[in-house]
Amino acid sequence: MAALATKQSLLLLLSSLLLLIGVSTGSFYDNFDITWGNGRANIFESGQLLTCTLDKISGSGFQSKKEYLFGKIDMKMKLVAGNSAGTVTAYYLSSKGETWDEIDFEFLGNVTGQPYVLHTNVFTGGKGNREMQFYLWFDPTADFHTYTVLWNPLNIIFLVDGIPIRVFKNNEAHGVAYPKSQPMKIYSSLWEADDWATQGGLVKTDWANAPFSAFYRSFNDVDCCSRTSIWNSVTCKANSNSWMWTTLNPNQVGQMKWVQDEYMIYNYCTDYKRVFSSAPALQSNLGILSPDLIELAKILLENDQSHLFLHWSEPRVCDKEKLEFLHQIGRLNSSYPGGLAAYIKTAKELLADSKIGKNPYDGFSPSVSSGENLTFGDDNFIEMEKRGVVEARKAAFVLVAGGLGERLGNNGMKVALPRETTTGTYFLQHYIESIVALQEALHCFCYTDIPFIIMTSDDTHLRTQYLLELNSYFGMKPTQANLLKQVNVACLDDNDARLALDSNNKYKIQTKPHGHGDVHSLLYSSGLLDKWFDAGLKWVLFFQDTNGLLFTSSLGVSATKQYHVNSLTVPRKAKEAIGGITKLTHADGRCMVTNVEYNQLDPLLRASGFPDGDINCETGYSPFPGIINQLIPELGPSKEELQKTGGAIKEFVNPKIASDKTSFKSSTRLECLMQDYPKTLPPTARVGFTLISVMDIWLAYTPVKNNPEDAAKVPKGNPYHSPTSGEMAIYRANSLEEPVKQVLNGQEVEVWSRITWKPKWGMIFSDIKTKVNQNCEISQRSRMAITGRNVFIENLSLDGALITYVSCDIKPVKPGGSIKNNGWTMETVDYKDISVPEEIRIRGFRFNKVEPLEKKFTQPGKFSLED
Ligand code: UGB
Repeated sequence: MAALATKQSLLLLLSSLLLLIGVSTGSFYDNFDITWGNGRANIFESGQLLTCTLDKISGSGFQSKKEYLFGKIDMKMKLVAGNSAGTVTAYYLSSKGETWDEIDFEFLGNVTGQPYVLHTNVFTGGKGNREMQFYLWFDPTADFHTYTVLWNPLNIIFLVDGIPIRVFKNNEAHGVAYPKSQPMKIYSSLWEADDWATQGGLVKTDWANAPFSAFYRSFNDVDCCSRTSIWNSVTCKANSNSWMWTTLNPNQVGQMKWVQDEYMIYNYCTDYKRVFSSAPALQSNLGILSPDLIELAKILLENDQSHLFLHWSEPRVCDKEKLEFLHQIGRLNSSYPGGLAAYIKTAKELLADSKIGKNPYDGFSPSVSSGENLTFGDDNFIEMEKRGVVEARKAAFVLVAGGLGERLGNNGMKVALPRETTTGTYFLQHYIESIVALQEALHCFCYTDIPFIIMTSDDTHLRTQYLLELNSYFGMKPTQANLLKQVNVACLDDNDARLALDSNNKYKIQTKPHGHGDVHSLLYSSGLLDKWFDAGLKWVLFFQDTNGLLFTSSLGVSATKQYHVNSLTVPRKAKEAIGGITKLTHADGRCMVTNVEYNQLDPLLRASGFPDGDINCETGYSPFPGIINQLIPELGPSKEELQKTGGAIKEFVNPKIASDKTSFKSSTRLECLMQDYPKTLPPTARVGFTLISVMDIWLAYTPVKNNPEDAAKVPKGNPYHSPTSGEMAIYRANSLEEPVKQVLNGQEVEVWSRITWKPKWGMIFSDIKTKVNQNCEISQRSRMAITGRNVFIENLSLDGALITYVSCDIKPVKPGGSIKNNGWTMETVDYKDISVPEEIRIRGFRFNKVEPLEKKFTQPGKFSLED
């Protein structure tokens, strides 16, 4: 008690000293406008004193001329003396609009002898309910005392005579909104509120004491960040040593504790009755929750999610599940920029737009843009490939592989599927072997090993890790390949953005992938972009699972054209389920070349004067080329752009509405797309695309997306995008002879000779040209596999199967001659035949190794393989 008394006297001494010292003050004439009260507010003493009065007819008030965005603002005030019951002297900062921010000091009057109540509050985005109330340790009506708002990016500190009484920290990282972008004016007024202000409205104003007066002096806003009109930008004089980066020092923490222990009379944080009134079942369980979990529950309630607790049982029943539920909320909250509050806010906005059918491209007119055309094997193509190989020494490769491929309906992940079934090489293996081959081709030119990042998700992370480890990373150094795991986002049940509970577990939020757009924020937050930039890299090459690898030529185009972003595109059939690259021109002059996702292109065209929407033109293809999610941003500009947005990519929502036209058929979630990255780029950015010629689509894009049943229903002439067409495209890319047509799993496809090789043997067209001479013939029914780097096929005539095994360091090996054997036969398999492994039956065929010629070469030389 004695210690407390001593501390208290010290504080009082300190505050009196501060009062005596005074500060340089601004004139009220220069800084404020009297805004209401019809003569009841006045400025005296050449601008050094301002008074507000209140009588039975009206109160009065004033506001600052300037708007502030951060500052340390002092005002000395002497409040209404005597019986001030029912009066309120408000002194606060506030921005405008429906989602305003506000920082409040309010002084609630009282009857003579009873203490004033100092009421504080902080509003963000129009939401308050964060009241804390105090008695004061002095009589605020006897003299002037300084009331200070210190508002900086880290916290808002409320001070009275220099003593902190409350801190509102910037807890955006935990999902709590913070005022940081809306400039605020200072307002003050004296008014009557006897229905609530004094003892909850019990004590009414005694007008016999009117007029009531409050007094203001010594306003100080020196060094604040402010602007004089909305047309100007905010300017700051603050330096790093000033209030701008101030938080409480240990001494101030002690002072605030003293005030809060001794004088605080209400704290919204501990007013559980009010906070939890919308969720009584949660309220009865508070005893089992730690303070951190209670905070998470509050975030849910503050964002209209009380339904999540409706089914909560009494304490002691399902307690473990309740804790797990709130731990999941914690993970969802920390993994989304701005937390769950930001996620729900964005969801509400996007769902409201989607409900009224708002066109996301409102004001933009679509048109066709032109890109850099590539035709397989011509001089330009060969040139671009060669340039691309050189540029690859400055590239990092990023594969998005977080999706399970719902349309394929396969039980595993797609990168673990064989790309083709003659060698059984997995997609992931092929990608890694290609990167390693590229790196080896560059050997001394590489700054470092070419980095390879795989974005995984909860669905694919462990399986990807397992596949890599089990196969010794397919020849890549384990340190060279990095996995970045994306985190699912919460599903939404309705247009009010109510989070969806898992139908099998009411103590779990249902989650789904956020989309491949996460790759940008993951790369940004991992620090890899900076690391690569510092290591001299220039390009990031994004690609998606099951696509072909036309890396080098498009990289060559990026370098030649100096594109900030280059997308690889293919001719696209109208309404095909791939995004269309579109030039969008806004009425206000903005213009961008970007992806319009497949479900949005047709409606956009129809709404923009193209009554038939997305249709094929005379080429048999839509004029809007298809984006295949192979994207090459230049690292430097991209790093700067992502810094501005924190890596966030524009989101969208696509709810499937039920027949009642309001509810959802199933829950939805916010999504973002990797290829939407250029949407936020400035108009000066060089955004281009590379278009593969119609004849060569198979080279870049015959992905494995559709299950056999759906593929068989694809309209005639449109690509199947099935495991069958995916495998046949690989053979087509490698074959010389004419194919035969065959129906496999209900799809008519061209069956080419089955020629495969390792990337080390041939990465680019000119490599292959030098390794196969003109006098070779390989029949359609043949199968040939080439390994080794230095194998030169000369004068070979093959009708059957030939498999060569050559180690990379033997050179040269030159097999040739005429070979005829029974080879490998191909037999059809029905996808419904579950006696056949899934990865085979989804293709509709399998091979029988009847009579292949298998040759292992251990010495260099020319070899005739005649029968
Ligand atoms: N992926 C992730 O890594 N994380 C996710 O959350 C989701 C996916 P889909 P879709 O080129 O064919 C895209 O599901 O819907 C990975 C483009 O948006 O195959 O067919 C996943 O593992 C579209 O514009 O995508 O559409 C896979 O590697 C068009 O380009 C990749 O993202 C289309 O692909 C694609 O996932 C196409």
